[in-house]
Amino acid sequence: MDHAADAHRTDLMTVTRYVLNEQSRHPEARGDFTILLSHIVLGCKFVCTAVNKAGLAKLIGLAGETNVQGEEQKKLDVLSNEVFVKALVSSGRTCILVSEEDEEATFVDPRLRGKYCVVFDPLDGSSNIDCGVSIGTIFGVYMVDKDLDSISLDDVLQPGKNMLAAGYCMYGSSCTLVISTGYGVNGFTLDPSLGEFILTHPDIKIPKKGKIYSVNEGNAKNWDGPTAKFVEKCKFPTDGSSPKSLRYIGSMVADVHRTLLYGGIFLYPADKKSPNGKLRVLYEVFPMSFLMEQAGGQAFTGKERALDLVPTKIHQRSPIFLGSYDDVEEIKALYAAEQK
Ligand code: FDP
Repeated sequence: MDHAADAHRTDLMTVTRYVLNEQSRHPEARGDFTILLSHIVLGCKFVCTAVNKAGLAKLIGLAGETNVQGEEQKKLDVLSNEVFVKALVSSGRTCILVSEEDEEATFVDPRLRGKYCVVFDPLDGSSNIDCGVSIGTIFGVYMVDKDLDSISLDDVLQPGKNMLAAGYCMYGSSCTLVISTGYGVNGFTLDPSLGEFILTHPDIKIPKKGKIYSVNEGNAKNWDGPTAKFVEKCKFPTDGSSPKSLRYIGSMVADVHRTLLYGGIFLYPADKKSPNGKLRVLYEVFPMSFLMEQAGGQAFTGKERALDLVPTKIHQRSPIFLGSYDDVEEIKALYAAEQK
């Protein structure tokens, strides 16, 4: 038995320990955010287990189907939504929840209310479930600073720059939680033997310029001028640099995770068929843009800094270009040139 290695394992930075340390930045804090986060982490662990078992347990069947025991099956995204809604409500720290799965926002029972609003996509990339590709949960947190009896939808229809924290959990070859509370970005990997998320990627910084672009090129025929020019430049650079590589998984969490670690740009632009793009502002565009900026990158909608956008509807969509600082500068310049 390697006792030295075991002793080392007792000094691990778990996500809870990390957030408790962060709490010391706010002397007035009473641990509410730590409690909220521990409930989000619980949801992630539960969904991770369900995703890992999906093929075996036939959990991926259509909602309404029955399993071999004759029990009704729930589709994984429906199950994940229930898990997160229950975890967030039972934390006693939330007042409004917006989920990709629910048409309307959930206003938490006044007896269980707390000061945080959580916007989330419980299982993003769900079209990839059946073939075992990485999928994930995305979340963003706002705080309300008023009487909790007077909350309204406007408390979540806020620009992304007002988010207090954002993150995602990727269910892939390992289960990875990436989070920012506004002081940089940190990545944690689930150690299944301990059941704990351990800090494995401290202070993630995205490379200033990348060698990868990531987009669904099948939509190219409907792109606008700046997007088409940008992708053309990725493939046929005119400044003597090498062409960029194309990587597109089609699962936002996985594509953004790779972009964050390796650099480059992820884009889901507007096109003639979808003038607002595909991705949802509150629980896809904002949390990922928040993380990109915190890691030293940028996020742009084609018109403005993504985090400045003020949503008017909870399921609103927006085009998005996010990633390495210099790569996003290039697309910004192309849109600016078009305006002239
Ligand atoms: P999915 O439809 O599988 O749920 O917003 C959802 C999303 O996946 C993102 O995760 C992903 O980046 C994007 O859609 C992929 O869209 P395309 O299939 O149009 O490329």
